[in-house]
Amino acid sequence: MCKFLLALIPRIVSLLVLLFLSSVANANLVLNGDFENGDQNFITDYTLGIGAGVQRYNVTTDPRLHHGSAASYGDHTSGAGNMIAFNAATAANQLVWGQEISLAANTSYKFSVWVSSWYPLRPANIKFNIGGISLGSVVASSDTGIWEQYSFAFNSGATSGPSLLSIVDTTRVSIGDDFALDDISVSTVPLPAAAWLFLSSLVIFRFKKMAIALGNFF
Ligand SMILES: [Ca+2]
Ligand SMILES: [Ca+2]
Repeated sequence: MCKFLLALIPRIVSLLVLLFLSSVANANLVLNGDFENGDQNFITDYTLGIGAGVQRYNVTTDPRLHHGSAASYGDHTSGAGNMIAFNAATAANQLVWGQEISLAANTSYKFSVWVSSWYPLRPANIKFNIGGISLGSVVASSDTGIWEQYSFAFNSGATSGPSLLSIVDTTRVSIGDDFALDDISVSTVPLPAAAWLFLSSLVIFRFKKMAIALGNFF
């Protein structure tokens, strides 16, 4: 009985270690990227109130609550949580959303964001940057209330420490250019399957030796 339990130890420990490593590898570096904590943890050049004109934002469960012409729909996270909705600026280079995140050097990351439009005309052209370097850009859908995911891979290279993740809009018109974001994330790219198998075998080998030693002891 005792040896049977000892034989299970390496498998249980390796499973726990893999689950831990997996959770670390996929941790989101963006604070409040799902906006469930409300209007905090980001900087912006916009002011509150999408119904009051251009260069405005609201953290909200439904854009229609703030603008009579907006499509009515829920957030991406759960359908009943918060998103951030924008009535885009007409002036150039206005920060839509930004947050400093801490990068490790020579590490591969994935940036992901969900985008929707709350008004069909002249969809937003949205650019994403990290540390002043472009990650890419997307044009939001002209179909309203549809969440679409966009993601970009990047490597930090020699850069480490705080880096500004920033989002700007380049459509810059008042009639239209109305969009919302949700579930913004930056996470390290998980190790390839081969690396996971290698780590797993190391863990199993080490704990098998330990189990054998304990078996001899008992
Ligand atoms: Ca959300
Ligand atoms: Ca607008």
